Amino acid sequence: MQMESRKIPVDIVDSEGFRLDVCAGLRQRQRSIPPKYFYDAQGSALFEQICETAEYYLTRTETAILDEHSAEMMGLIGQPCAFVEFGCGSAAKTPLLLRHLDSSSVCVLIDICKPQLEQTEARLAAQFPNIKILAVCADYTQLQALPLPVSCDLRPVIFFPGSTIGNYTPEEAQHLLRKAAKLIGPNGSMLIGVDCKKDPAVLNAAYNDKTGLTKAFNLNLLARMERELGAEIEPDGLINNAFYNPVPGRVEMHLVSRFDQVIHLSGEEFWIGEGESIQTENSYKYRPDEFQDLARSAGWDTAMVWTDADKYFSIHLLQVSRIIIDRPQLGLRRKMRKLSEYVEMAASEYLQETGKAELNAHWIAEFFQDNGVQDDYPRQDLIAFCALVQKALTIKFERARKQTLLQLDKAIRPISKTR
Ligand code: AVJ
Repeated sequence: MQMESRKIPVDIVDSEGFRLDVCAGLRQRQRSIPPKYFYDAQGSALFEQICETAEYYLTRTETAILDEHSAEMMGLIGQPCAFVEFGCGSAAKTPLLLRHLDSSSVCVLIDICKPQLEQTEARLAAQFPNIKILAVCADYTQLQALPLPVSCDLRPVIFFPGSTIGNYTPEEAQHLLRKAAKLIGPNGSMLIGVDCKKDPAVLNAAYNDKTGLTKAFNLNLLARMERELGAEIEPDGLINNAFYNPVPGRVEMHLVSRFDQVIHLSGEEFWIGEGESIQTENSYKYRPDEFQDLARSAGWDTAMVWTDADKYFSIHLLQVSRIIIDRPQLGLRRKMRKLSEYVEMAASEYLQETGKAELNAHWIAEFFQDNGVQDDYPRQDLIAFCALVQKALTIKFERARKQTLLQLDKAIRPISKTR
């Protein structure tokens, strides 16, 4: 079917954001670029193809859960409602829910990628002529209010599928979920898809598909920087690397430099040493109970959780229990922390990054400078700081090791019994 292309009336994506975020990201110690910038027209198309690969079980599994339980889900949510989807992409799964929506409901699609949003809106409007469908081109993390029709007094529900929440660190996810509770109000609910912890081999395969689509998806970010920002990057200078990191419980995607090189961007020179990387994505995995705890800490109660037989993926129905207002970050002013907070920060960051029990002097010296410990505590000497961090690190490392042993023990005992 030929899709007519419509104009999206509301477009609030900040076009300078990409340049600013890339430059700021390349200045960090662990260079990083927010994963939302994957999704230009090419990146969005590549992501759709990733979803079809044999290894990427997420989309298939979530779709099956939705297909089986959508009637129950919409029944619990209640009708009519204002159905708001965060980061809808092609909204391939959305019809499974919309088919249960009555005609006085409205559906608002929010996505950062305009060409894809135009297509998606046209497709859903044709498929569901009785439901009012609106499209808003925006970064849902930047919303100041829910983009609903002015007179709309329908009960709002946020649909946030695909485990997009995994792109945020648990701390960022908590902020985002608190913000979502504030946006949607005391009456609101949220249906959210969350990828689960599982055998690392399954996770590693899902982010290293044989067809090379995930690799192309990662490298497209560099192409986009060249296309849109005029960045100058050595051809074939960076390679894709994706792996599950079990300490923080996330898949990481990196672009690793094959040699010492400089990226030219906006009149700045960004040096990258051989083997150093730009991190392009985190994809956190949560056991259902872990996610439930995170949601609770953000003011959401869990009404129901659905999973597949393998417990690969979960869909949570959350209800606002209290609205927690996070103190807004004050401009660019860096927060002054207690020395003990810096020690904790350094120890956990180090463990997450390296997994090692022995502190590296170079690393800690950089941390000391980059995080402004030096500025906050000008009389603090580096060697003493290093000793404090090493002590905290030893404790953390021991704890993580015991945890792993305990889990292993739990997993092995039922097996050995049967012998
Ligand atoms: C769309 C963020 C859920 O983390 O699995 C797919 C993006 N990255 N392959 C994910 C992605 C690499 C995806 N999310």
